[in-house]
Amino acid sequence: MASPIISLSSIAAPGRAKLDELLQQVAEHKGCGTSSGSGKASCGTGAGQGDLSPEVWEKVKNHPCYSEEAHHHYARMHVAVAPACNIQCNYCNRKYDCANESRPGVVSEKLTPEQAAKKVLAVASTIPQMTVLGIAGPGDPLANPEKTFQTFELISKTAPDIKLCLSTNGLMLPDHVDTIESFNVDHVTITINMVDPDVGAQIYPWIFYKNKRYKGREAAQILSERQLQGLEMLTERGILCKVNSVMIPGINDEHLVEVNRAVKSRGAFLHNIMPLISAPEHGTVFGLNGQRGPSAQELKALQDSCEGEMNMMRHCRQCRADAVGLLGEDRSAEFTTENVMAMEVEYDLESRQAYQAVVEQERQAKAAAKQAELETMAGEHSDVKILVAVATKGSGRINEHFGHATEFQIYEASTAGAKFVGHRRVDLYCQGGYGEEEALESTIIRAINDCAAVFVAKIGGCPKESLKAAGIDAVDRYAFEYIEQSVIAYYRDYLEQVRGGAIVHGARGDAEIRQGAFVAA
Ligand code: CLF
Ligand code: SF4
Repeated sequence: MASPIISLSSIAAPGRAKLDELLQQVAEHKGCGTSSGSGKASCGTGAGQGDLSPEVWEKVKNHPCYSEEAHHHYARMHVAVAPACNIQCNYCNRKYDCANESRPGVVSEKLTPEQAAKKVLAVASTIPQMTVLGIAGPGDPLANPEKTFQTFELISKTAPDIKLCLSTNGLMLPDHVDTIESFNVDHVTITINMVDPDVGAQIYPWIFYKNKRYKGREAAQILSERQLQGLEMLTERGILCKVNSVMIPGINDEHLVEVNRAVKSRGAFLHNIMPLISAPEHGTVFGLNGQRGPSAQELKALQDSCEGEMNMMRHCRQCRADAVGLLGEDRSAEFTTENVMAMEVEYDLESRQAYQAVVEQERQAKAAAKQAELETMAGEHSDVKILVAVATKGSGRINEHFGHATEFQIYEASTAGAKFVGHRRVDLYCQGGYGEEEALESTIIRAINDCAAVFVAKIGGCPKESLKAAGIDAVDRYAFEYIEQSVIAYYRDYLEQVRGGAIVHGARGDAEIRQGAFVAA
């Protein structure tokens, strides 16, 4: 665990006075103008500046979930202010975070809105590329509306450049749409796993709505109607909506194509189909009854089949309700309540903006390099497609050692270019000399078994040989270069070798999505 980055004393005088004043105002404020409620949501498109209206681009350009490209550069944080929930999902264990937006198996520290506001300022001062505050649990934000909206109010006043984001199960969403709009919450995720109550009855044993518990098909019908109504109300107001769906093989996998059509027709901007993560040790209904999650190829096939309909998010990390950092990392351990309360915080908007201007220059350089590489493929047509795994710690570069990677990003290379199609979480290979071969065999090779190559900043001779034996080319010649440019260059060489007969191209096997609980590195 890293030590606190901000010096350990109380909040700096000017910032503290302002925050204390706001905290006092909120304490005196009688509620948020909403009745009690419930809810849950989440999102990432690969669409770029040229594909979107200026208004939408402005909203997504530095949101790491709504823009795949942005997620290499910008960070989000969640504050766990919403402990209660009003429905039961069969993939959730209430001891842990909401699995609609978080991996099961991780307990969060619950925060008051005041603690949450201090935490946001502390993180924003430490991580200038943190641009989005999401409330995603650990229960449902709209089942805890007072705490949720008090937190948004505090943040909108103390850190107005931070985008506000909400993730809900949607049950109470229609009751809160006006409040969401009034707080300038521009991004809302709704978890929609079905539009058919018969399917829903297999996912939701009950809901609690208007002081009454509903079960089975009736519960699923109410939930579905409320979710779709809430989605329509939000999109009518121009609020960007992402829909999260958990893919549960044998229950809703085929049905999610219908869900995709239903949410697209109601104006959803993005659809995020996530794999069910289910293991007996999670203590969930699905975990205990042996319900499996999808394989990597099953997930990709469903995402591909829905892609013609609307933007698909493929870079979701199913992050914790108290996650902090880039999507592939978790710095929450640096920001415990104890640390945050002791930190000296100075919210410096100018230095945040200066930092982000440098990030934008890097993004432009990366896009230009990709375009130039793509032009070398002009006029090429081939059915050959390969997957490439990439070790990266951000900025869109191949800048992680093989032995230090806890996940690999997956790109599909074809004559159309390089496309991000997912990520795979793995055990660390470098474990101080113990268990390394085990990690390689048991998680890394299984996780990237469908890839022709793995790009790394550096790799040792032993793992390189083992990967080769598994048919995976370990490549370090693009160390610290841009990912997409390198994937295109590699593919061009690969295609030449296939055409020249040096490589026999064939389908690789499937790969595994890790089912274990997430543990911060
Ligand atoms: Fe958080 Fe969700 Fe907002 Fe993102 S997460 S509330 S939209 S800021 Fe993002 Fe995390 Fe996936 Fe959610 S990667 S779980 S989609
Ligand atoms: Fe759990 Fe979230 Fe479902 Fe509520 S909405 S039961 S917290 S997964």
